[in-house]
Amino acid sequence: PEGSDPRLAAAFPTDFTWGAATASFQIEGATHEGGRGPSIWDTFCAEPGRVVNGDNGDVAVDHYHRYPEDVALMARLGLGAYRFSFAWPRLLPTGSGALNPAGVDFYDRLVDTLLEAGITPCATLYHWDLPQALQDAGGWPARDTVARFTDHAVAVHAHFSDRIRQWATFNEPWCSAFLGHQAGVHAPGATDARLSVPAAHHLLLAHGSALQAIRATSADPGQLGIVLNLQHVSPETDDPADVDAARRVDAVHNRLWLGALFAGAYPQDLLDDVAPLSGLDHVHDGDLQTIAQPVDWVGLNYYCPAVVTGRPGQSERGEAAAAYPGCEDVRMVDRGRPTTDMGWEVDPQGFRDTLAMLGTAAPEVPIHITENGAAYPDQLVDGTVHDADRVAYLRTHLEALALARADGIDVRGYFVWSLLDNFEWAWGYGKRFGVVHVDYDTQVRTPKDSALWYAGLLAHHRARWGRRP
Ligand code: GBH
Repeated sequence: PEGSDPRLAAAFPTDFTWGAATASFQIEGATHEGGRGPSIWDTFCAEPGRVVNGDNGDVAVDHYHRYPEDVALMARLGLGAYRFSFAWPRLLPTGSGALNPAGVDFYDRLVDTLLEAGITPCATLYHWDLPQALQDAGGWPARDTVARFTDHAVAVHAHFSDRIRQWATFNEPWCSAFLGHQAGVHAPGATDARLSVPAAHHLLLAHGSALQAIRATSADPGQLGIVLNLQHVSPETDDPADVDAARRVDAVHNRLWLGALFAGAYPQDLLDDVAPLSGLDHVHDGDLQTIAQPVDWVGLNYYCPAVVTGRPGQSERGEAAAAYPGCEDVRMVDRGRPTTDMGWEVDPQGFRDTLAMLGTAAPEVPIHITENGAAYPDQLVDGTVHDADRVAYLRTHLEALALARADGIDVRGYFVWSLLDNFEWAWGYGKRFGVVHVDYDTQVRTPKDSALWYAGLLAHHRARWGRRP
């Protein structure tokens, strides 16, 4: 296969999982079909100024109707696994009660089609589309949402666990808590530490509570885990202001989650920093034991590292400090390196550093790279997309992943983000992450060069281990 590297493929063991990832709201469309209820992202999209171009999820890439074609595409690329999320408002339109048969039927057909194609489904129970009815009742800042998620998780797991063996409770709870309730750039668009900090706690508590409930009710629960978007954080210089800025950002972005999940405690410096902003009344006795349920695996979504400064007068970049309570003085540093269309630095060494951090915090837990990829302003010309920049991003990050594995980090799988161009949240359809191009007028799918490169890598991997390419 053209351009692919057989040596890179050979760096991964025979049982390594190769896949692609998506999320319900970003691809499904059909937001008013099959009895689906509204989610917080439908509401957010309808608020002027929230999403670039006023884009919304009503059609997205029409995966709800085109899933047979999309699964066939996955099979043609040779994917071994597919990571998707269940839309809670499709299954439980008001957030609780009995499962909606039309919603169940859609996912039954999707999962059965995947299995018939020999593709292993990996499910996420929450990728940001909270039923609006639960937001109206307080959303993640409200403790009652923990019980609602637990019921949702148990019901969905009970129906699908005969066919789905790998489960994640949450995708990137940092984003739900802090992009959603601190920076206000994700639904529900709040900007208040008194909401973001309790939201973070309730997301973690819902994760632990769901694991307990699933294990208590299922004889064969499969592999249960959570997906985190850790980011290695470093100070721009050894100036004390930069070092302290890095400490505070690292606390909210990484150590909050790693501490609660794998050490059964929030970092003391984080508690000291946020207590005056949010209070800590939402943390009840016993919560940390619930959160720190053993997981069978952990997912890492990696895009870029963070370099920060606490000194005034530096240039600002990315989501910056607005997402971190108590970090109004902190800025993300632009090191002048190449960036993707998101403005995120391309830094494969940051991937290795982030994996080292996770490997240290959870040394016994198998890791899956549940997302990695890049947005570029692709052009469809004469029926192809020559996305050499995305191929380079994927190749260099997979090289870094091979080095991390050689360092002893137990990484078992890799899912590229994303299978298809899709709804990129607050950026709408303007940012393209797919290895497959989607024409948003016609919904025609066209594999980009990166899809062909990835398919080639997977073919090399199968050939290396003696399986029919
Ligand atoms: C993931 O979010 C999501 O799971 C997925 O749905 C989404 O489409 C995909 O990634 C692409 O965005 O200010 O330069 O330090 C990733 C969200 C990306 C949030 C990196 C923090 C920091 C950029 N994260 N970002 S920077």
